[in-house]
Amino acid sequence: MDRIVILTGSGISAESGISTFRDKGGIWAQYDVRDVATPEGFARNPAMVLEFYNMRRRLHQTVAPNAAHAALAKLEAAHPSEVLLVTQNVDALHERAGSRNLIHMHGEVFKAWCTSCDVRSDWVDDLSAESQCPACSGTGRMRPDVVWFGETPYQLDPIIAALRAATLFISIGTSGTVYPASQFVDLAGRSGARTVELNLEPTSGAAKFSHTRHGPATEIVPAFVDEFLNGGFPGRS
Ligand code: BJW
Repeated sequence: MDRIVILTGSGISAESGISTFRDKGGIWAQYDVRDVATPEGFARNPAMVLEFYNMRRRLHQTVAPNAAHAALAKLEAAHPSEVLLVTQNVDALHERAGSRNLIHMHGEVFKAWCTSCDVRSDWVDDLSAESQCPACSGTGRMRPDVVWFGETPYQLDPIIAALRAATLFISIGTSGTVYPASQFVDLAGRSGARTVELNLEPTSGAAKFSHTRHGPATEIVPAFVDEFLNGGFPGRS
């Protein structure tokens, strides 16, 4: 029995119509990360940051899961107790495809966090400085429930425990440049897991992985999952 940890990044959602961050023309080519993805940027200009996430929340309502999201849900359905899916993505495409054992380590665009009462609420509409917290009824303290630079990603303890116990780690559609997700391959590899990179192209960290497959996620993820489910992927090394 394998214990599988899968890490996904924005590349898995690219073919659904959501931009990646660091590819040519990606989100960080259009916006200054210091303005829209740091607590300091939010303190300086909350209206701009709220509008950036309002725009992304609206876009995310128009997209659908693709064949790569569906393949990971199929893998979990075939091995329900063996798969933990950790996504850096704030979109909801994994859960919409059927994945259940899922951690959003960088938060969720469809949630808002009241920094007054500390309650996180489902949120589909635009956020503004006047938005009211459904839990405490306070206004002016709601922010997107996403993890900005300098903030601690969510649920690191269960993620690290799963990586230490993993026999197979699969990194999909992430450049591996953002800490601490960038360290997951090392952690899993040190614990003896086979490590697989599935990406459009080799990342700067590709040499750290024991296996690599390159191409569009909608092609290589379903192919890898089918190979694994048919017993074609090599056993524990
Ligand atoms: C395809 C494809 C297709 C395309 N098919 N593939 C100096 C050195 C080292 C670290 C630091 C440093 N200074 C500060 C840090 C820490 C910092 C960090 O890592 N900075 C570096 C960037 C320099 N990290 C943090 O601050 C984190 N917190 C932290 O460290 O807390 C301290 C702590 C840690 C541990 C314990 C206790 C305390 C927080 C990071 C928060 C990241 N937030 C964002 C925004 C989230 C909200 C939002 O979405 O707006 O998260 S930034 C952005 O990057 C987003 C993503 O989740 C994240 C990762 O990006 P991703 O997904 O990898 O995208 P890309 O664009 O980089 O890559 C896309 C890939 O897809 C490419 O490889 C393509 O080839 C591929 N691809 N099409 C398959 N069709």
